[in-house]
Amino acid sequence: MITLDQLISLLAKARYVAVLTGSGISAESGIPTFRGADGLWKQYRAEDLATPEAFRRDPTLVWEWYRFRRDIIRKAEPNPGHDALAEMERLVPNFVLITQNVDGLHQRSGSKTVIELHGNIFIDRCVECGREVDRSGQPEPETALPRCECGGLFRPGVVWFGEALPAEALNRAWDAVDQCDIFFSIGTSALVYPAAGLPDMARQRGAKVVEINPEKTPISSRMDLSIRESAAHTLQEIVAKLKAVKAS
Ligand code: BV8
Ligand code: ZN
Repeated sequence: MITLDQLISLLAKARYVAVLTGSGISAESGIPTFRGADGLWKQYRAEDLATPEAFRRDPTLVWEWYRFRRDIIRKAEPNPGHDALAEMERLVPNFVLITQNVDGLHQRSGSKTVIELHGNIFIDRCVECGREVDRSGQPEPETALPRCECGGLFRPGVVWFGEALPAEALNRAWDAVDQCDIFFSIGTSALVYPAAGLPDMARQRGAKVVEINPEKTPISSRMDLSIRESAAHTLQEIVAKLKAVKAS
């Protein structure tokens, strides 16, 4: 176990910091989490809709869900938790932000080294030819079923349950886990694998592991420090203390 003050002095000396985030860090931007009370959409759960089977069975319904989420995300702003992580990246020699989120808010708040394990909700990908189109700067196409020039159906460019994570992203995440001195797990229920296995891997490779989550998770008891608070103000406090130590 370590105290918050011990964490700050470790951070001030850290060579390499890795962070894993989940939907909880975007909760304070008004984006519903997956498994929280607001995690339902109509009578569906993410596990029912974020699957290749659901898309095969009813692509229109799945697109309706992704368009609904894209609209919320377009109207959302990064929150002080995102901003604090972008600031922390500038304060430590090596920093990697591994996210399960598909909302792109880390990049919008200025984080440079972001690994999107589960893809990005604004990318459309053709199921036939694989062509990708970034919809982030555009209004939603009216058509219920967007199609590629080749005639193939577009699908959201995210990783669904039962689908492999992008190999390049996963390898970069494993590399960060191998090298980091400190690993943060922030705003994730630590239920979805292989992302949920990263904090334990970091601990087994000798990193200090820190969790920030108002609720207990299956990994909380194995953390060196588990902070039962929300991300935004906790990260702001950690970065403020880190800057104070570095300035002294
Ligand atoms: C794969 C993208 C194999 C789409 C997502 C049994 C055991 C182990 C594994 C499995 C199993 N059965 C099935 C599996 C595999 C499965 C899995 O892990 N299932 C779970 C449910 C058991 N995994 C997969 O299918 C993965 N692929 O294994 O492939 C393979 C290999 C080779 C070849 C072929 C196949 C793919 C997983 C990716 C699925 N895609 N999303 C989209 O977004 O639409 S997952 C989805 O859940 C999101 O990405 C989300 O990020 C992710 C995890 O959820 P969280 O981010 O943690 O969000 P959650 O709501 O759960 O929790 C929020 C937390 O925040 C809470 O703890 C809350 O307390 C906290 N919080 C709230 N407010 C705040 C806060 N924290 C801080 N501050 C706050 N203010
Ligand atoms: Zn195509």
